[in-house]
Amino acid sequence: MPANLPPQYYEAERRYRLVKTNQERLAILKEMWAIMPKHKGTDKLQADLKAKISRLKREMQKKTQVGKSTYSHHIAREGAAQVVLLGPSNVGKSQILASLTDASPQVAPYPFTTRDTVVGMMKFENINIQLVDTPPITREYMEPWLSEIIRETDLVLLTADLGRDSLLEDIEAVVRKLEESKIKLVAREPEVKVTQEMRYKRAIVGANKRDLPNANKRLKTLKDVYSDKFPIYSLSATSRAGLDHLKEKIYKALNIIRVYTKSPGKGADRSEPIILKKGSRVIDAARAIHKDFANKLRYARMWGSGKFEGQKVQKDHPLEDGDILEFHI
Ligand SMILES: Nc1nc2c(ncn2[C@@H]2O[C@H](COP(=O)(O)OP(=O)(O)OP(=O)(O)O)[C@@H](O)[C@H]2O)c(=O)[nH]1
Ligand SMILES: [Mg+2]
Repeated sequence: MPANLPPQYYEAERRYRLVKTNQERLAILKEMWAIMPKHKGTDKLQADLKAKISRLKREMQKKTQVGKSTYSHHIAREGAAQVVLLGPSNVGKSQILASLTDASPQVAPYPFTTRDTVVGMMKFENINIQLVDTPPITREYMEPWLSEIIRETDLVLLTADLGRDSLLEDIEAVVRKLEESKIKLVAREPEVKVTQEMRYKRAIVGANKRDLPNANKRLKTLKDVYSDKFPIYSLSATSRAGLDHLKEKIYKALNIIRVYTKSPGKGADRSEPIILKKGSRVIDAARAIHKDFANKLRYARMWGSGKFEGQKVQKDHPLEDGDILEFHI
């Protein structure tokens, strides 16, 4: 007996290949299970799906157990990209996380409030970016486990305090401390790496508390010294001034693009972009959907940055943020 699966099943299967987290995968597998007609023709598929669901559940359980016991600072990556908030104590890192996401980290007027990472999801247009709040870094101390998290992240938001006269020394202390851990914050990764062991990590500076007296004067001092090293954006996490601008700059600094797929004769689904590195090509978008799919790809039609709408493009055609692709295999 043929399986005769409804189109919703294939649609769910397509989404399954696109999502990044186990939670999302599990939800879609359950959805596929609900959609699948239960008859003799789908016996084998039913068994496969059941096995997949229980395998995934086991894996997720194992991860939580590991997280609790031995590797407590592990962060499960979610969303289109990840940004780590770093900086001296009391500069407002946790307040920035609280203002940009739904997370509720502890915010307090005294130093060394945050002792562990706290994550939150920042919505930017149609994507989510994961923000990670961290304990402070000072001349004297940096949590040793922090360097691994910084090495793995996509971008650092280095936070400065415009309410404090010591802002330059405080930021310098963070930069030095990271270099001791073989992490160099840079505006752009160098093409030629000076040393192999040094990890270059892209960073932007968020100059917080611009609502405080003399903040403008201190912002100028900060820019005089650091603007040739990092892009600097001022904000006030408490009054929310500059937050939208910062969000946009975070997205830009991540160096990612969003592309969308469509089927012939249909519109594109803008709620589920494929996230790619800037500079990616048509073939990379196909590969992000599935390896086999990329192998079978003959050409694509493109809407957006092409010469004209619906232009036929080859596999190596470069992509821009917002392009829509219709794959032909
Ligand atoms: N005036 C003003 N105060 C702010 C702003 N952002 C944060 N604060 C205050 O600064 C203090 C420290 O904020 P936190 O978010 O706890 O700072 P933190 O950098 O996370 O501090 P640690 O966890 O100790 O590293 C709190 O009293 C906040 O209310 C701001 O934009 N303007
Ligand atoms: Mg904090």
